[in-house]
Amino acid sequence: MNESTMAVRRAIDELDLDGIGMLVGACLEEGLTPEEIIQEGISKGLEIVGRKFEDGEYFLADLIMAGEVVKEAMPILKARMNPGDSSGKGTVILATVAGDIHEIGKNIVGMILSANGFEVIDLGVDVPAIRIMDAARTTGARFIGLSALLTTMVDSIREVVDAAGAAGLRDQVKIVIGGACTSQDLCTEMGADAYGETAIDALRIFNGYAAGA
Ligand code: B12
Repeated sequence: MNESTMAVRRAIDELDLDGIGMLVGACLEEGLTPEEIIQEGISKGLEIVGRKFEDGEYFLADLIMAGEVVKEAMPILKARMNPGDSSGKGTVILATVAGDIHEIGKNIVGMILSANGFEVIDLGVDVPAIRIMDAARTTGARFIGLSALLTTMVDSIREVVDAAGAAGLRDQVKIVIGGACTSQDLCTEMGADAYGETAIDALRIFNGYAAGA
C-alpha cells in the first residue's frame, strides 16, 4: 500500500480539514492519478469513518466533517483530471435519489465522466423522479446515473424507472445505479439497466452504451 494514499486515508479518518490539501498534493507530486487517490485514499478513508459511525465511535457531526474534508480535496483533484476530450459521447443526467443527500460519490462519478468525453448534467441531491424525467425530456439525454446510499431510500430508484415508463422514455434511456447500498440484485429488483460498484465502473458502463454495446 502506497504511503501517501495511506496518509490521505488517515487524514479523512482523523477529520483533518487543514492537512488534506497538502497530502493530496503530495500524492499528485508522486505521480499518482486523481482516480488512484480517490479509490485508495478518499473512498477507503470514508469507509473507515462510516464504520466508526456504525460502531458509535463517531457521531453525525463527524460524518459532516468527513464530508467537508473530502470537499476540500475535490477541487485539487478535479484540476488535475484531463479537461475531457470533445468526442461527444452523449449526455448523462446524474442525481442522488429522492430522500438521500449523499453527494460525494455522485460528484466523483460526474468528474470522471466529464473528464472522459461525456456531458454531465448534475441535478444534485434528493432529486424527485419527476425532475429527472423532465431533465431527460428537455435535454434529450439518453443516459441517467442514480446514486443511492441509504437503504431506506432505494424505492426512489424504482420511482425513476416508473417515471421513465410513464413519460414514454423507458426504451430510450439507460438507467445506471450505484452507491454504497446498491447491488446487482437491487438493480434487477428495481428494473434499472445496470449497476456499477465504482466510478470507474460507471465510466465503463456508459462508454459501453455510448459505443452502442
Ligand atoms: C459522508 C457521509 C455522510 C455525509 C454526506 C456528506 C456529503 N456531502 O455527501 C452526511 C453527514 C450528510 C451523511 C448523512 C447521513 N448519513 Co451518511 N455517510 C457518509 C459516509 C461516511 C461516506 C459516504 C461517502 O461519501 N462515501 C464515499 C463515496 C466515494 O462512496 P460512494 O458514495 O459509495 O460512491 C462510490 C461508489 O458507490 C460509486 N457510485 C456512487 N454513485 C454512483 C452512481 C452510479 C451511477 C454509479 C455507476 C456508481 C456510483 O462511485 C463512487 C466512487 O467509486 C457513509 C459511509 C460509507 N462507507 O459509505 C455514511 C452512510 C452512507 N450514511 C449513513 C447514514 C445512516 C446517514 C444518515 C441517515 C445519518 C443520520 N442519522 O442522520 C444521514 C442521511 C441523510 C440523508 N437524508 O441522506 C449510513 C447508511 C446506512 C444505510 N445502508 O442505509 C452509512 C453507510 C454510514 C453507516 N455505516 O451507518 N452521511
